[in-house]
Amino acid sequence: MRRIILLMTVATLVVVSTLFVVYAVGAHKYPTAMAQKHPTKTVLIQNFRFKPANITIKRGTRVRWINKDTAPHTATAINGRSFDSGRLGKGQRYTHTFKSAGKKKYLCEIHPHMRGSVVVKR
Ligand SMILES: [Cu+2]
Repeated sequence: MRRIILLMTVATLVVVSTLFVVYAVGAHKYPTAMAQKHPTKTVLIQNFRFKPANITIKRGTRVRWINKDTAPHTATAINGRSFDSGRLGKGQRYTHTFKSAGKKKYLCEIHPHMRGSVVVKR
């Protein structure tokens, strides 16, 4: 009889701790979902190109440019400089959140043949 009580106690503990773990993991998911409210898209700058050069995003998306080249580059909006990374050295990154809809063309000021665009949808 004592053995059965002991077994049931252990079984209860296992169930309770499992429920707690499931609850804790679930609670951790929530902040992640909140962070994804502003999703991030990455554009690599590699071999003197923006990769991908043309992207389409939703308004409120953050775009992150990462320079993978040894040479410095910029990501500079052509119209009105609504965003400008400034000079990015090797491994440096720049993030901009796009809040208004439209097509934003940009280039690298150091190598103006390097061009890209961000289409922002509502
Ligand atoms: Cu460049």
